[in-house]
Amino acid sequence: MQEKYFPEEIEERQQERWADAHTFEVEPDPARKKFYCLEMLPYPSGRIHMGHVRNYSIGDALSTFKRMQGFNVLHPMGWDAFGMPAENAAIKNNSRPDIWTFENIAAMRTQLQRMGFSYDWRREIASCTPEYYRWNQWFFIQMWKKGLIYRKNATVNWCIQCNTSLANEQAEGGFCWRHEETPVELRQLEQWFIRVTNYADELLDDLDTLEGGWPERVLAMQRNWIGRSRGAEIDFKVDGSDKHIRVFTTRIDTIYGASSVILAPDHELIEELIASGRASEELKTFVEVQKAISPEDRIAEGKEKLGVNTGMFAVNPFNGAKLPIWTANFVLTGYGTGAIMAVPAHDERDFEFSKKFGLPIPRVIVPANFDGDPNEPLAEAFTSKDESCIVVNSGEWSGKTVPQAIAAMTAKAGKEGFGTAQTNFKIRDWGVSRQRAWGTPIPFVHCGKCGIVPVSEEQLPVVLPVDMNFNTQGAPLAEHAPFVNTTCPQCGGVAKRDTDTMDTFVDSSWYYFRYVDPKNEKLPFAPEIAAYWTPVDQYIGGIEHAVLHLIYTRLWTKIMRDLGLITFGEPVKKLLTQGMVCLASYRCEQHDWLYPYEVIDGKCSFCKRDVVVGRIEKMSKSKKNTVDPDEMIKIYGADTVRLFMLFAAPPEKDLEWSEAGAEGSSRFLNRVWRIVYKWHDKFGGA
Ligand code: ANZ
Ligand code: ZN
Ligand code: ZN
Repeated sequence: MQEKYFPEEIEERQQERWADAHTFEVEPDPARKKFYCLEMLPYPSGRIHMGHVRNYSIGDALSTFKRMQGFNVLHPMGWDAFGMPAENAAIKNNSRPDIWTFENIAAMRTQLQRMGFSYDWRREIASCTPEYYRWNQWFFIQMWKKGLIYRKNATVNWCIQCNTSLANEQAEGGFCWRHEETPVELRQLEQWFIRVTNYADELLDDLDTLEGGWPERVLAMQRNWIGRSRGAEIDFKVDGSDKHIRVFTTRIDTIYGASSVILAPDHELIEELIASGRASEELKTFVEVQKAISPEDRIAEGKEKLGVNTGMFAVNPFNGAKLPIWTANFVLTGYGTGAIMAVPAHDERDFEFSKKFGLPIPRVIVPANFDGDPNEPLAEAFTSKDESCIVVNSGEWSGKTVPQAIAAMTAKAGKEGFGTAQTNFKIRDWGVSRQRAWGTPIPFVHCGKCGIVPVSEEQLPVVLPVDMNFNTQGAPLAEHAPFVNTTCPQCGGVAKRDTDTMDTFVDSSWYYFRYVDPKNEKLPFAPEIAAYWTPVDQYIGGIEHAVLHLIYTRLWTKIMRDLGLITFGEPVKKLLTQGMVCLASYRCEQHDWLYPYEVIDGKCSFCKRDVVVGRIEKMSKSKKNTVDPDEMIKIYGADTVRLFMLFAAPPEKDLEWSEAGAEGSSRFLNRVWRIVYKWHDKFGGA
């Protein structure tokens, strides 16, 4: 043993020993308890960052701990390797996305290996390889057979920078998730969808079983995202016509308080009115303006409520009252039926709207033991749905409690055929197609005779060509003739391949099932092997994946269960969302905000003034406040960096990177080394 601590030397020597001894390579062993420790796989951007280092240091410590406890620990790593950056790099460098990606993977693998993480590297996967994505295609066809895949013409969010459609989740707030300054446009495109809504109830109800194992915050975000809402659909007859307007309401008990019916600007009745030439100029302009705004934006926080009276009337099926039909920006097309009955006395949005446009605000709900006058004007909407609230001014229903009225009135609507109970979800079906090239080709062909036909399973994978011209408008694949031109699997005639690719969230929906059996050529994985290793015991990753990835992977798991591959419906027993790695930025009186490298020994490098600590921000390339893990490893060694990551903050909390802290960890390890050195002959060490 050497007297001095030389991290680089001992770490590399030890890492070689582990490799030679296959220390972290594991196989199923029914005699032993397993532990599946999973960390979110990185996108191969080229270099690992401190966020990765933290994520993987936490997982590695847990894996080691579980091994010491005697568990058979599965601890794998791979690459989420499809996506836009590779394509953009190919465009920029006039090169190929596969070359760029595999170079990055090689560089990052070296970095992770230098960190000494205890992965079973034999199980490494990269989602951009045909060996992997053929199973995306296989799943896609299985889902199609089960009726879980369909096509429809849909308004898609379109980013002109990405030159592709975006999922709703990628376009939240009206801006592209990658290009925070690029407003999302709306376009009409034929798209592929996965029927998430078939699983919506289960996705919601099963969250209860994750209580305790998953952070409460993530459960709440998912519940909110799925957004189940129980209510009724009710038909209002259009006065003087045989048409009906179907509204969705969660508060049928308030129907006597309705003072207007409001349609979304893109409601078909409005379109008909405009087509018939009977719409006012004001209405036409309003509709035109609103249609150019995304539904999310129309209802954005603080948006003024706007609307126009159509001049038509609707008849309340309960009391025959004639209500004016309006259109307004706050009624969404994509939710419910795209039409509402406005009850201003008991709904805040309706209150604001009706107040502004002078519509009546009749009160029909009062609290229990109410002794005031229900006809007194309200200063604000009374929105309580407390079980003890009482219905008033509502004919034969007056005197009932809210739940009683809801049940009885829904039953009446059903019996008389003008309505029905209805549950709605906020969660939408998953638009999975992208007009991009660096993704899994959708395994379907378009045949003039047979229509849209799946590729036969023996012909999978449909291999993605890599020699494309990426600099195209629209789908680069569509301009690659050798790919496009094919024969129909059904009739053998000429046909064209579908040129869309799958959303990369497909790749990450099931990758950790592939780790258990990464070389399988017959199935995505053998059910009996998955039965040993899965579900995942501990998953670790960033909170940014709370809704997207973690809902899709829960969905995929339920579908895999229904395909008979596994027997459970929840893939992850415990979830840890680690905090961010942050860096304090500094200010100089004269030179304002400084980058970390502009601060030397606590002084501004330009004017030598003392600097003050300013804000503490997440490390990110765009803020130019990153610290390079490699550099730190070079100075202190991997163990110091890892120790600091574990020691500087609890795993769920944000961590502030500090060089002084890293030095402290280094001194600690030096001390440990010296103590061991002092006594090493007593341990029989060399
Ligand atoms: C009458 C009513 C009275 C309502 C009342 C609420 C309170 P959640 O819970 O989010 O599902 N609504 C229905 N479809 C809509 C759409 N496309 N755009 C905007 N608003 C819509 O909300 C359901 C309620 O939101 C429905 O119940 C409807 O207003 C409105 F005292 O109907 B309610
Ligand atoms: Zn974009
Ligand atoms: Zn055919």
